[in-house]
Amino acid sequence: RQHDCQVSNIQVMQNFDRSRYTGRWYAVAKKDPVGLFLLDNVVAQFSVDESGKMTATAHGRVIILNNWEMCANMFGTFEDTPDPAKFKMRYWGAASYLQTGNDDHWVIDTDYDNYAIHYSCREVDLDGTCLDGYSFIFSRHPTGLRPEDQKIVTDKKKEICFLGKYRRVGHTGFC
Ligand code: ODT
Repeated sequence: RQHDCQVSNIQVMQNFDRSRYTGRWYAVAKKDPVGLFLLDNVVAQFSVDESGKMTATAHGRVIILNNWEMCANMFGTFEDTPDPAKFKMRYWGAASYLQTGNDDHWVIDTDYDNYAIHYSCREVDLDGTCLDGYSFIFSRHPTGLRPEDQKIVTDKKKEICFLGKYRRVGHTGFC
């Protein structure tokens, strides 16, 4: 079933085309994980290197060491899996005190030109649902999602069982 919130049943983008996904994406909304990192002003830039591997950079406002606000410059490399829309993302920061990790990185849906829905479950619960995960809603437009894309995005938030858990991600020019 599609709405049973089992991580293993989550539908991802069919025939994901990484080359059409390249370029700049503005985060417009985010469901935070436990111990959130990127706060706002989040922009990701995807590339495909000469060997066909997907890589990305991202920046965003973070607060580290409890009270130090800065713009984090982050880097990620993506390991392919048998599903073209599911990757493992290894990531690190330009500075050593920024977060590092290796997360799932799934593309749930995108039209490549306007919107994209990203999903990552860090910890699957014993019942197969996601115990700790995060998700970004991306737009190609710094002004946000087009009205015609909003229903699609809302439906997908529901399918990944994160509906109602997102906050808006602002772009104030901090980064
Ligand atoms: O902000 C959080 O709370 C968790 C997210 C930490 C991962 C940030 C690492 C970004 C590395 C560069 C990759 C860019 C691609 C980003 C696309 C989507 C989400 C990470």
